[in-house]
Amino acid sequence: MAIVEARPFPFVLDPPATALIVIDMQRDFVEPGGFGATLGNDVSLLRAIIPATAALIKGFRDAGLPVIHTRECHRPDLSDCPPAKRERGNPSLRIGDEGAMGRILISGEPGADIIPELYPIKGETVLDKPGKGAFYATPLDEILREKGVRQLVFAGVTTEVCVQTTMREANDRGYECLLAIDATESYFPEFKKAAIDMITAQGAIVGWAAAVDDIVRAVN
Ligand code: C5J
Repeated sequence: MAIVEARPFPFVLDPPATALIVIDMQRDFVEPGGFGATLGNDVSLLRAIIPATAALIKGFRDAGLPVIHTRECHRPDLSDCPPAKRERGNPSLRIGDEGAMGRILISGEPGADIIPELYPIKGETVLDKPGKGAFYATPLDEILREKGVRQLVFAGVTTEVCVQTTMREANDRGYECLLAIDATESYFPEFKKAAIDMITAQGAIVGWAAAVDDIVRAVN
């Protein structure tokens, strides 16, 4: 066991029972011309977490612990994309439309893939998910239980949407959740702060939050 300095109080980390989940570090969210940009967002905010996220992934790889990557994307025929999700808002391009990196958020298209800086290596799980939460319509829970995982460290984007949704899903399934503060980001910095406040409030009602360096020290 290792103690991680965390909010709202120290997290007791059990490395053999821990996995890292890197949420949706995809070109469509992080690079210019992708889905995030078509919604009017400044993607440079998200790009700032790439070095810290790479350090966190390296820490887990060095420790021989599982790293799981998720990608928010849909089947080419959009059969797993509810019309309400596709039609919402006023983006310049919608899910499934042809964009600068192929069809927006469609499985197998360049834009839906993980950014090169954080690309999965052989043996790491890559899960395509149609929802915001990574447990919805995926085998994530079964994969984690098979590996004996009870604790999850979270990184990725965006903090208040797919990261927070997945942490809440995980918390309800009994996992202890720790968010890596400098390896997650939002297009809206005030939403990141609010999400971390919500997650850690009321005695870690959803989970804990800690710095990447402290987490890496604990797993190695
Ligand atoms: C969003 C995500 N924000 N990965 N997706 O639509 O957070």
